[in-house]
Amino acid sequence: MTNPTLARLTPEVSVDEAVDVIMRDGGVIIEGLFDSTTIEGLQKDLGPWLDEVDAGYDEVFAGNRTKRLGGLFAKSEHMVTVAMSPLYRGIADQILNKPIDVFFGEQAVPNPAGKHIGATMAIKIGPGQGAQPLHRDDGVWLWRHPGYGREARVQIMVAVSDFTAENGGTLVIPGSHLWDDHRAPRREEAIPTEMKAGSALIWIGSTYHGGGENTTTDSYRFGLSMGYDLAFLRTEENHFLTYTLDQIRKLPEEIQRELDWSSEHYLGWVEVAGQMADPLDLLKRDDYATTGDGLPTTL
Ligand SMILES: O=C(O)CCC(=O)C(=O)O
Ligand SMILES: [Fe+2]
Repeated sequence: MTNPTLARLTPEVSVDEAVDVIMRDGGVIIEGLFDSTTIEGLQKDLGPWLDEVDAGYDEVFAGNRTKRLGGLFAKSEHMVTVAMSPLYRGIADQILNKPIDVFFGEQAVPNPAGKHIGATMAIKIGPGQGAQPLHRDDGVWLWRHPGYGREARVQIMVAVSDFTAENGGTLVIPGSHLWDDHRAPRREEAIPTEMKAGSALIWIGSTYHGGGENTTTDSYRFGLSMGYDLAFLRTEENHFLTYTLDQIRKLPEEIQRELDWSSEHYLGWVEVAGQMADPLDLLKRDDYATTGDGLPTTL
């Protein structure tokens, strides 16, 4: 039996159609989602940083021939282009942002589940790197399958270099998002994501995947990933310790909110003058210069 493959769509596809494919297969490849300005910009901005960092110390998951970099909104302005991609955002909104009814007294109030940015990561897989163990990204929250009737994450992997079967193109098991928690993922069931620089893989938190093996002697696989997650789950990357206030203030408001400088239905408030204030309002104030004891005392 041959393994199923991932569908390949163009950026003109509608959000509805892309979501249908993702919920059917567990993921999809969007060919040519980002133009050469974005890809060359990412290479130029992130390349020197990656040159400076060590490969992972953890041989099994991070990979000791793989270099990783976070905090990408501070390292490349092109990160905003990725996060603001209307297709990617539209898909993430449609899958994640389903309202949930919560009683306030006798009234059931629909609360938007919301989405926020879980992590940003540039991943450069080097020659000789073995395959990463196949995993579900929603494992960080100990997510169960089936059980919650919703997905926790919509992830993107942008090909900054070409992705091939030989250089470590992301391994994916199509259809594995439908498996229960008793079935182990096997390497033979996974297929490598092969795509040109500028294309992207979009997949959901319950789909088994992992970085591929790089069997080349001289070719690096350069990918950029970020995840939109349900806004009420803890983020993987700690944004508050990563970015300075100045860096946050330069970002579009949507991204500020999605890096958790916001408060939604009682999650994320900060006390100012006895009130549960919205962090986004703090960002706009001249008298707010540092976190912690730099908080204003009047609303
Ligand atoms: O590098 C890749 O292709 C996938 C990486 C991944 O799945 C992870 O680090 O969680
Ligand atoms: Fe992963």
